[in-house]
Amino acid sequence: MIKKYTFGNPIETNATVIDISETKGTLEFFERDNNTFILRLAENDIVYGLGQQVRGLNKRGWKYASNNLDNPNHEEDTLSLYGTHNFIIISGDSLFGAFFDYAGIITFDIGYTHRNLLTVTPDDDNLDVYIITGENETDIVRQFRNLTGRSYAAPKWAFGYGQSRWGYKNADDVRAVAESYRNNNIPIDSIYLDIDYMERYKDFTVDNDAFPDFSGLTAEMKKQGIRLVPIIDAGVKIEDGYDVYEEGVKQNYFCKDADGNDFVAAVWPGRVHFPDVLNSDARKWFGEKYDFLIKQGIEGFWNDMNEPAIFYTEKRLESSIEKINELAKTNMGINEYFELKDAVNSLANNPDDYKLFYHNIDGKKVRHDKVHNLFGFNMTRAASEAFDKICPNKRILMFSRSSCAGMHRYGGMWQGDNKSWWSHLLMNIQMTCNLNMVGFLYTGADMGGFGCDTTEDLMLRWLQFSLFTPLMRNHSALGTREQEVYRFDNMESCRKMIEIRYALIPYLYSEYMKAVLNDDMMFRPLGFEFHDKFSRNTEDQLLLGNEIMLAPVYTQNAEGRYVWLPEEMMFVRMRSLNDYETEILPSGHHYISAKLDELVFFIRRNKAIPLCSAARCTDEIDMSTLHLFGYENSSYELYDDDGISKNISRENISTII
Ligand code: MIG
Repeated sequence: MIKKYTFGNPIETNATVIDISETKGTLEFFERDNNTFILRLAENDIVYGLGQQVRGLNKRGWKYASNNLDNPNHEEDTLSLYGTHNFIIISGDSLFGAFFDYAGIITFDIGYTHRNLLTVTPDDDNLDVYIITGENETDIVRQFRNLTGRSYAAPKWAFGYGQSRWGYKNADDVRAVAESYRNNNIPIDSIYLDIDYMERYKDFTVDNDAFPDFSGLTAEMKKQGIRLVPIIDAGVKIEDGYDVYEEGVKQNYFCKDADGNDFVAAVWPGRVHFPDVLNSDARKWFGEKYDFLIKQGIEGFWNDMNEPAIFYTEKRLESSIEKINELAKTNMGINEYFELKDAVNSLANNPDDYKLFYHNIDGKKVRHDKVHNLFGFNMTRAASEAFDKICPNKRILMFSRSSCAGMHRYGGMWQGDNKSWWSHLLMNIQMTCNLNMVGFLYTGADMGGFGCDTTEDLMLRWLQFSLFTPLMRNHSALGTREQEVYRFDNMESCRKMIEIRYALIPYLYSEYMKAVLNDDMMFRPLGFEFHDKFSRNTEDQLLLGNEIMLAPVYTQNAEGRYVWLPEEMMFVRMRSLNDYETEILPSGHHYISAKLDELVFFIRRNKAIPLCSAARCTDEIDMSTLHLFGYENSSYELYDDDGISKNISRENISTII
């Protein structure tokens, strides 16, 4: 059951799709003190949720802020990442979910200030709170998802392996990557284009010197089964003669400053304006621009910098420079040195800069910080609504960096600028589950790590987890060690892992689509299914569908790991599709060995998964080679369809034995 409580006069977030009549009277479970919602936690209560945040499945013991931020340094004490997902589940003495539907900045203190107190504090007093009670955690998630709408369905090709790197500069770089994958017989479905494909980082342009025949290249790649996936940034470059800029100015489609001038910030293209995607006309206009690339054969995009990220604003840059000049005149001591550092460090993503511009939400002037967390959501919505018109019966791949609850209807998301750290592999494992709760089923992290140099063992272990996530993309930052899998001594092992991925695609796609259709999670914490104390405390094992339990190895030099089995399961240790062992293990604690080149996972009791033969790309997957792998005499409910049209329905499910 869902109860809605309205406080003050909330700004519409479009997070929900169902109208629930307001419950008058006092809010259940929580007490209130001014703006703050207070909940006393019992000693054994687990707090799940919050989607994209650092730390584990149980969020207890830290504080978090929903304040979308471009922050490439995800550490244990990070307060905000790129997305806002204000949904939590309390599971223990009581069991309920709470969704704080709010567009502004809101903080969650989950046993940080006081171990047994959860407090939620929005910036102001205008929000809707939904309290969801249900039979169990999965049921509560399902109701939340029903409230917020069906998840985005990606095309099947988006389940193939993707190679990306910030630094591919021209058509030949792209060709070289494709060739290396093909020559080494490593399956691949997509190559991502980062900002360098554009002309001076201008959205909806292609650099004609670097990519002389862009649609030719798109077609050439497609022939090999490879799709190119270009990036789109939030800021529109200020440049005379650039149509997107000129149209936006003329039609008043950009965010305005306090004086009504188009607001100026600086990001990759230099000085930019932000399209006012919260305005329905501007949203429509911006979305239609994607057609420029669709017309050239593009079938997928990733939206970046849409928190929106700001490197600096002109005003702040001026005052920082003034400050620095002043300091330079002094005989600089230590305090002045720190002031100088601050003057530079406070330039990017400064919270005060988000108070300097305004949206025109269909006639109403709203200051950006009040709706900050909705920007990425609406940029992605702009694209998705336009795709519906441009190609009504074709699925376009779309995923975004910034997001908010509700955006899952329009696209997926990647997990942002992680690092090549083992701890970020664990974060990826946990975040995948947390994002599934809030409907982001199409997700994955930058495999191998985005920032800093990866190592070949980290790459391989990361592959062994990512081969289960819908988005399986190897991506890395400019200046870091190159990490295309063919660059490593262990390429053979990487290839075998990617082949296992392709054999799993019928299963992964099926589980994904069933989760889309049923408002379910594809990945769940063990504690959602098993309520014994070990399962509830397990932070590094996940259930995938009803058939698989994952227990990835995520520490360096490990030759195995400890696993808790709440029930008997089939242990699978796989070096390649035809080189593996299985063993039935009884419930209990186990140490499983897993050498670096060995993928380990579990099939649940009396279950089996479909596997097909490996393929060069998803288009070449041969469904006639499908066979069941797992417990004997079991069956599986397979969802399958053409993978590209929007004819999605439960009628596409059949039982295979
Ligand atoms: O300021 O386009 O998260 O994936 O490679 C960095 C360059 C901008 C951030 C994205 C990352 C991408 C990078 N972008």
